[in-house]
Amino acid sequence: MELWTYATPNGWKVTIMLEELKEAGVDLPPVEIRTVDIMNREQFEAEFTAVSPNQKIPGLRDGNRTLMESGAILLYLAEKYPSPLLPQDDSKWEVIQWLFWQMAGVGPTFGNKLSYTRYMDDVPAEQKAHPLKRFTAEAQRLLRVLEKQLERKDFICGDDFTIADIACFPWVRGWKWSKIDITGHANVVAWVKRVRARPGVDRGLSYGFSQDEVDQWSDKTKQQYASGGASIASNESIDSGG
Ligand SMILES: N[C@@H](CCC(=O)N[C@@H](CS)C(=O)NCC(=O)O)C(=O)O
Repeated sequence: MELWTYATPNGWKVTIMLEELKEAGVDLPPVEIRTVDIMNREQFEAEFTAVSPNQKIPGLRDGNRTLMESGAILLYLAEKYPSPLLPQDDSKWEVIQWLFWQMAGVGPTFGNKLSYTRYMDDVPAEQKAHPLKRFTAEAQRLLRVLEKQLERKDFICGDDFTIADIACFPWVRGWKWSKIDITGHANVVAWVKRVRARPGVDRGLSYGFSQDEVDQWSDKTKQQYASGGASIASNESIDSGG
């Protein structure tokens, strides 16, 4: 198996998944990690486009099967290697529903909020004001939904940690970078702490970073992500990509 990825929230979903499968006792085949340097436009190269036609990480190759979209990759791995990360009875639909909620809601909203907060220095403040207000409000609404879902539960779908938690965690734990304040949502804060403490999550999150930077980026790293993010998020990059 080959995982094509980069150290970002969507990339960490899959590195966490692989480590959590190992924690669940699955005997995984060797996985070759192919880093796609999205800061240097490697996502547009033909070799990667063959794996991910949408030209975004993560991508997976398993024999003749290629897959893009982190949610599809999580489902693929969860089905291929059964474990409590995706129940096999009817309750799997609960997990799939929250997985899609992350993909359609949390990912795009947190991603857009992050872009306007960190990656659009050249856009005048008055032009950013409305999108910032909108994505902040929508992110807070999604956090209220998550807060309620986590009432009296350790994880999003109950007692078991699942691919729904894996999908949501990397975006929510990055709240300081995206400046989406989670501190008013006590269940969410406790859940982030609980998930972060898992050994599989710890190993998966360390992809792309030295141990001392996993939870606290250095100024140099912040600078690198800010300038790389700015060139990825620019309209010119979208127009010229692919
Ligand atoms: N919905 C996709 C989103 C993937 C995505 O946006 N990946 C980003 C990194 S987190 C990327 O590759 N960006 C490069 C670009 O936009 O050119 C997924 O969940 O896999």
